[in-house]
Amino acid sequence: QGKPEYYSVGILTVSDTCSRDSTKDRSGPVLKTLFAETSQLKKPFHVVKTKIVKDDTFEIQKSVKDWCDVENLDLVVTTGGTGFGIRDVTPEAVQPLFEKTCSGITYAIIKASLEKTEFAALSRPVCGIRGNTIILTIPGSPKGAKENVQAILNVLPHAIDLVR
Ligand code: MTE
Ligand code: CU1
Repeated sequence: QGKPEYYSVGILTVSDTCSRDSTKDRSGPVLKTLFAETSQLKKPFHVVKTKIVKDDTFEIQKSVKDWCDVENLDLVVTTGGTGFGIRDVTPEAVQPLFEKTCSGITYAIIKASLEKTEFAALSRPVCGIRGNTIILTIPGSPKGAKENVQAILNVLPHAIDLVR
């Protein structure tokens, strides 16, 4: 109640490269387009925040906490830093911020992704709830990012309605 008739989304691109040159960010815009395509729904998703940060625990946590605790977004999606690289710290940065862990969402993402590519096993997604916000950690490749969000897009409205 008192909330707007759309689901508010923040997209946080996590990448050293993109933080130096924002034109290199491809997964952020891909996700923005994907959510924009929900405009026909009764209650669409609106991307109200986008930001690029380095692969840095403190920077990731600062943005996610701000979008959950201050901006009160319905959904925060991070893209990038979920792999096995030495600088990939997104899951470790985000997990401690969860009040609840959404294993089912994580499972759905991994299951759908493995049906696309066996390399999905190299992503380490974590999903959870902080306050009234659902948080997803999605891979950094545009293809991976899109496939991950598509896998759970249909269940997100109900999920968000439950945590509001
Ligand atoms: N998931 C899907 N659905 N499709 C993909 O193409 N790529 C994988 C994986 N998950 C992929 C995917 C690959 S090759 C890697 S290395 C990891 O995501 C980690 O990505 P990140 O480090 O950019 O977060
Ligand atoms: Cu890879």
